[in-house]
This record gives sequence, C-alpha cells and structure tokens, in this order.
Amino acid sequence: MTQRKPAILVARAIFPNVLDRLRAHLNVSSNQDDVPWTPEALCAALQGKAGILTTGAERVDRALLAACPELRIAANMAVGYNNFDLEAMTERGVVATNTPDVLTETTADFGFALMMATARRMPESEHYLRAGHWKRWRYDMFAGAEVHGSTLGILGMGRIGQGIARRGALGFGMKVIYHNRSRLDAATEAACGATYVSKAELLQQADHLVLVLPYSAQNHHAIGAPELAQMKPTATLTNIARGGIVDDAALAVALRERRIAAAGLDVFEGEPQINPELLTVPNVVLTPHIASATLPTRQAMADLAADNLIAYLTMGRAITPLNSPVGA
Ligand code: 8YV
Repeated sequence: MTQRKPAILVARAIFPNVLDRLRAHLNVSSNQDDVPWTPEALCAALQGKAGILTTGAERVDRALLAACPELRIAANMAVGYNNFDLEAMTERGVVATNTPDVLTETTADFGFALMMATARRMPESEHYLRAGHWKRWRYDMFAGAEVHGSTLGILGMGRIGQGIARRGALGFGMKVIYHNRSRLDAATEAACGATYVSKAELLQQADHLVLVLPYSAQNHHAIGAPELAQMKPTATLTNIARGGIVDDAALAVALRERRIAAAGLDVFEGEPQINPELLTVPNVVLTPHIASATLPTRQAMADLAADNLIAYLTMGRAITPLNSPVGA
C-alpha cells in the first residue's frame, strides 16, 4: 500500500525546480501566481496542511496556529524569522526552520556595496546625470565620505556582520568596531579584525555604521533620534537588517537636517510602504529588500527551505531547526 504524501503549502511563487523536487516527496499546493494573501486567505489555504514554506512576509502567529491544528512545520526562506512567533510554535509542537549560512556572503557583499554607494553618493550622482544636469566638472561635485581607512561600525555581529567586518578590515584597511549582545571570542574577533565597544562608543566613533542585528521587540527603534544625535554629522548609516530597528521618521529628519551625512536602506518599517519623507530627502539610497538577491543564493535559500520540509515530514528531522518542540 502506498502511503499518502504529507500536504504542504508554498505561500509564494518559487523556483519551478524547487516545486518539482517538493512534489516528488510531498503533496504540494502552491501560489505560483504570487497572489497577495490576507492572513485570512493564508489561513484558509493552509487548512489540512502539515507544512508551509514561508518568506519573511507571512506571519505564523498564535491565531494562525490555533486555526491550523494540523500544521507541523513552517520553513522560512529567510535567515531572519521575526515573522514567526517562536514561543507559540514551540508550545504547539510546530517546528520552525530558517536558511542560515547560504546567504551570508551574498548579503555581506550587498551590505558593503550599499554602504559604499551611500558614502560615495552613487545613486544621487547618477540621477543628476540622467536628468541632464551635468554640464561640467567641479572640484567638489558629489564629494562623498572616505571609505578606505575610515572607521566601520557594525551593530549586530552574527555571521553577516562578521562578513562585512572582514571586507572592511581586510579589503579596505578600515578600523572595525562592533557592538553585539555578546562579545565574540578573541579568535573570531581577530579573524574579522574587529574590536568590541559599547553601543555609545560605536555611535560616536563610526564613520560608517552598518546594522545587521535581528529584529526583536527589544531592538525596536534601536536607532532613533537619541542614537542619531550621538553620531558624527559626517557619518553614514546603512540598514540591511529589518525595518523597525530604525525609527524611519526620526531618520528622515536627521537626514534632512544633515545631522548625519547619508543613509542606505534596504529594509523599512511597514515595507513595502516607505515613509514618504524618506522619498523626498536626497541623501538616502533606497533599495527594495534585495540584500540576498542573487539567483544562486535565492536558489540555495529555496532549496534549504524545501529540504527542511522534506526532511522533517518524511524522516522526522529538520536540517536547520530554530526550536525543538517537545513531542515534535
Ligand atoms: C529574504 C532576508 O529575502 O533572509 C532574510 O532574513 O531578509 C532576505 O534574505 C526576505 O526575508 C524574504 O524571505
């Protein structure tokens, strides 16, 4: 007798080759048209499913868990998992997984690139050129901030933060300082050429501050008006972490009043909505949450999310679990 395949939902459009691989092991319902589902529609589509492949946009919270009692695993195609209520999932025996490691270097590349584009005013100058304003060279035209040899500050020193630190220290001769919940061991600090400082020292000393910390209620507005006021007026701020870590309204004011020189933002409070003030200040570089977006990396993320579903639902063991619920 053939066993029935466990049913899963893939909440967003995904690489067709990943769907094919999932279908070999599981009974797959997908959303290849990428229909934007309300939480109610997501809940309706998830009825009777044992697993779900989510992106950072779908919330797995108490209400969804209560309404979907057959759910056993949610596999996020993201390293961040603030869309999961991990405590509620653990209580309900639902395994949570994410996609660590496979996106580290790609995301660090982007963080460094966004910091450089911000410091050297690349998009701002490109818009000027495209608009036909460039008539002649001028000694101070789009003069930006120095990157090599300056001080790189990193808030949140996990794998991606360490990747950015290595790029700064080894590639650009930067002095690297960082602040993190816990200090790294001496060997890891040495490998990425980084020195631990207090948050206040980080804010005061960084020429380029890059945010790479996970979002949590405690980190909400970790960078707001009081923190921005401690930064150098010549400094740049880059956020590739999560919207909500920066108070975007306070940042827009600081940029307009030139209390800091510039910002590079890949993530936003309430994205894809953007604080309208940020759209009108010239000294900010805005990108639509693409730090992990190369095709090989997105494929690796999708593969790992799919492998977690297959491994857990067919063999009872997830590859990169975030929790270990009793009885799961
Ligand atoms: C994802 C991210 O692309 O991995 C993360 O935490 O922010 C991005 O790499 C995004 O969350 C969609 O899943």
